[in-house]
Amino acid sequence: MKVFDDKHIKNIALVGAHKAGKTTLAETMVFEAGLTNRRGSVEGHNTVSDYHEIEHQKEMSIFATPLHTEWRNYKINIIDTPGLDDFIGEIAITMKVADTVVAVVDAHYGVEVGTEILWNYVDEYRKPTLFVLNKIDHEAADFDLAYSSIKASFGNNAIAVQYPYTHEGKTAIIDLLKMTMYVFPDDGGKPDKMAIPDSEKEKADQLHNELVEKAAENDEELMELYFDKGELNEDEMRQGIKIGMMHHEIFPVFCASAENNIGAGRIMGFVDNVCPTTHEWLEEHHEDDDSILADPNGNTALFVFRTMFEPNLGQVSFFKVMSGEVKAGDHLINSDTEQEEVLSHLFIMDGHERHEVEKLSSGDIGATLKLKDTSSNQTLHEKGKRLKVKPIKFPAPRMHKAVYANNKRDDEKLGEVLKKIQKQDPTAKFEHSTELRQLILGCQGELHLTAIEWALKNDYGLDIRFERPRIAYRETIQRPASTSYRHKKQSGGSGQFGEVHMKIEPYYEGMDEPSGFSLRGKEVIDLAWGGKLVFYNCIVGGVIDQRYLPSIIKGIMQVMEEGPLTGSYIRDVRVMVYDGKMHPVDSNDISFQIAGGHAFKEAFLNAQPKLMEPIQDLVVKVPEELMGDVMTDLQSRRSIILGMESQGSWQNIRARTPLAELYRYSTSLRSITQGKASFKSDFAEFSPVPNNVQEDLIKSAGDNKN
Ligand SMILES: Nc1nc2c(ncn2[C@@H]2O[C@H](COP(=O)(O)OP(=O)(O)O)[C@@H](O)[C@H]2O)c(=O)[nH]1
Ligand SMILES: [Mg+2]
Repeated sequence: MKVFDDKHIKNIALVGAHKAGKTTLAETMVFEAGLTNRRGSVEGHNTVSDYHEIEHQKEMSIFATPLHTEWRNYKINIIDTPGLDDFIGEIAITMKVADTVVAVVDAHYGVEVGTEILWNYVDEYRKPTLFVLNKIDHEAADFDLAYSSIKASFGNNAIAVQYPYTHEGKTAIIDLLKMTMYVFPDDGGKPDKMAIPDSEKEKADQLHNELVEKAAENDEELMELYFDKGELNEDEMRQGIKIGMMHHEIFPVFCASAENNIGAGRIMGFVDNVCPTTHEWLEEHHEDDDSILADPNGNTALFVFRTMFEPNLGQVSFFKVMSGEVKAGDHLINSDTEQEEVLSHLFIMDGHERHEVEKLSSGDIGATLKLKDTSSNQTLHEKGKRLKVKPIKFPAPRMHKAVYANNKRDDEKLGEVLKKIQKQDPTAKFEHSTELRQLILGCQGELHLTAIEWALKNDYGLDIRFERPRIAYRETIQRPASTSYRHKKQSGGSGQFGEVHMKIEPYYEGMDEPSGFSLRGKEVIDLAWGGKLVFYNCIVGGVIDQRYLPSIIKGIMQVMEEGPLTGSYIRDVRVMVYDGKMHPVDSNDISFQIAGGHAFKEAFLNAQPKLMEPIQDLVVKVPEELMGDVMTDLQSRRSIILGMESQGSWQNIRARTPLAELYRYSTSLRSITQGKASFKSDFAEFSPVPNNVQEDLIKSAGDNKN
């Protein structure tokens, strides 16, 4: 394997909407460079990038796959990512380690919602970014429309470096940096360079001038040169574009037909000559606290961006050398656990192909096997030289499922495997919910769930099923009620006796203290599940001894933990205990727990009890023309529409929707909008459920008990 120094390594991330052609472009880049002699296709299940069985089955990328190509004297590490936001974790980690983001846009559709979501990460990491308008061969491709959709979504810093043209029936690209026309043979590959035809001169000149101006804009020296000469030469333009890209002032737009091997070579040439290396990029931006200067002579630091279980290899850890260099056999320290890890073997991975190497230098991407205890998103550093790359913040789960092992005896293994998966994939979260009495898996969407299910079944041999998770309801009351309860037991030996009189009321923040009672004491209990229990001691004349008050509270709390309606937690009640009785011999702690609990339960049932359900704040981003369909669907889900804001050709619909109505929402939104919309959902508040829903829930809770 050829060795490249840090100045000749470029890392690019291929990102963009599902089916834009990222995997095909990666394949074409590897083929163009002569590293493979056949060009695979996604449908042929033989691309370098989509090599997992599940990717073949679904004919789409599910994992971020590193591979490499070589162009001229440079090594280009390519990480091909999945397009669906189900796999946003894979996309975010890739953007973090890339030096340039290559956003692939389908020239037929223009900017799709997938591209929009990625932009948040482009913005966050400030990575230089270029666009590739792919599928220019497609009969419905429309460069002007797609180009203007890029400008509409990402602003005028997006600027064409090329546009497509048909020259004597052949696909051609007019290059505005080189002011040359490339005419491609029918099977693609190396183009003929030709002069720009007269008929295109005016358009090409105009776009060229826009590009020159843009290139000059970000550097004073270039600006002066441009004013003096009225022009910049190719080198000066490259320099200007590079500076612009580093500051997010320029997003160059290229054209390609990945399928027909058109345009990939020119893009790779641009990556070589213009896009920054890790070294240049970090020097430029080292003021932010996650930057470790990519100094090849500095202390070694590796950022493990993903770990993955591969059936014949075990755990594979992919990393980027952020600084220094790493040699096979190095001992490094995990900056989170402070455990030592041995990197016995180092590899460059091209999909499933491994090439063993002796060392990797700063800026390069590689892999190692069998790390003891290092997860995705962690840093390994040289002993005694602690360095830590700021970890990626992953989005919270958007979908939840209860997981069950079909075989009881697999329960323990299931728990262990889920822990392992969570370490590999930080966008999957597992939790044993004592409230719901279920093992809950949080993930990003239906396809993410399918990928996890696949791993559980095929990689770990577990027979499992998913079920709808229970909903965490709350119970509360709507009006005051009073009761008394006497607990009395006399069966031989010592008996039990306790009598409690209480009034309960709905509690809300800022309400007046209770009137009509003599208030002797007040205890405010912040409930672990939200809301409060406020307890007032209003006992007059010592009819109940002080020491029994904690017993009464304990009895009330037991009921609060398993409400009488559906067994859900109770919240927001205040209790005034104002009378009762003791027995000199038989009264004790347990008697008052029982009396307090019973009295509370009885009062609760008389106080117009109400079930509360979790309500989510929902933001759905949809193309304007689909807004009506999405709204109709939201209304059928008991939603309250709070408002709409337009953003380019998108609408953001804000709504409040009960969690119970959002089960499988990502799937149905996808089918209503053919994948063109996205949504975010966060817990907002608990709110009363409608009466008919409450009746059904109480009934089914009763059925479950019997
Ligand atoms: N016509 C045409 N189809 C393409 C082109 N590039 C990719 N495709 C097809 O588009 C589909 C999706 O491609 P793929 O590379 O899997 O897209 P990804 O989801 O972005 O990785 C496949 O059927 C490809 O064969 C292209 O340049 N032109
Ligand atoms: Mg793909």
